[in-house]
Amino acid sequence: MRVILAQPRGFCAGVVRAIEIVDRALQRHGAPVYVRHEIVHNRHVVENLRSKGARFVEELDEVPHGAVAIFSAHGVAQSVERDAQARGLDVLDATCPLVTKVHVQGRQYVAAGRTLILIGHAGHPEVEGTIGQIPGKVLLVQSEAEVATLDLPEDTPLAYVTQTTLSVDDTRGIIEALTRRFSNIVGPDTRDICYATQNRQAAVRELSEQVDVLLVVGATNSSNSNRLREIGAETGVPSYLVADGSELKPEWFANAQTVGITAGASAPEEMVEHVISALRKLGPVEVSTMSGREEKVEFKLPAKLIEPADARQV
Ligand code: 10E
Ligand code: SF4
Repeated sequence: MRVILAQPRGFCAGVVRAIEIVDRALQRHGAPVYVRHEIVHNRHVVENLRSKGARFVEELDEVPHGAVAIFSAHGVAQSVERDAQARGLDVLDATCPLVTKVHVQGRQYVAAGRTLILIGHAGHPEVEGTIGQIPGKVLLVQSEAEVATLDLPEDTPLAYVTQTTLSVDDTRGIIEALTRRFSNIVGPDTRDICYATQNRQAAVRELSEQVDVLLVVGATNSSNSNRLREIGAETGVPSYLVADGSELKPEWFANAQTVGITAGASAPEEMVEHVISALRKLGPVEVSTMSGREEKVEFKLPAKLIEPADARQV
């Protein structure tokens, strides 16, 4: 069996930063530190940090007064920020800077007098955070079909922003439907979809043309990982989302000579290796990596966590 690894795949700069924030908080403050929501959507990452003393909670009322509380990479609503302050928590914000950028952009559109539309998936923590970062009403649109259901005059001053991990193609379709229906609408086109999401989607599209089966390493609650699997499936390749090698089913590979592997932005490379080891149990495997875009994006840590020695380098 030939295995081709997508390039790029796996951790993005926002995930690296978020994990580093929890690690450094543990070093600096000692255990426990509290993390609101999974720091990123990956059980292996969460379990690893839990073993070092991080405690994961869904709501701040589970955090003792005065403790260290870390917001996940997906961002939080302003009400959560206020609640943390009222509880006297020592907050470290691991929201990805590219998610914060969308919050700022949304507030600017609203300040300019426009009604804001958020293109994204209901119930996702990034979507709840973004809605809660904008003063006033935000209209959530999840699909092209939903554009027709918006109860607004065609000349309403509108703006849109998007979730960072959406399918570029689906989002383009929704934006086109919005601009067809409304005459006074502005927005960033698909540029709110972050560099990591765009690069991983482009790579998996190219990879899908070369393989008989596609494996996406990532969690079922990871939006960006689900989008990668969908792209594989859209190109007609049987595509499976797996957390690690233990989830592989031998029958998936019965007629496969070439298997493609990619990983979502929150999936550790060790899990890709675990998948390859599981494939080796089925027979000999030859692994190569597709040529692809190199990513050099890095984000600064919060000032509170930068040691004087590191501060000289940033
Ligand atoms: O479900 P998502 O893809 O949004 O999150 P993830 O934790 O799987 O990956 C990191 C992406 C973030 C934090 C959203 N911008
Ligand atoms: Fe940031 Fe994009 Fe990674 Fe989300 S997927 S954490 S927006 S770099």
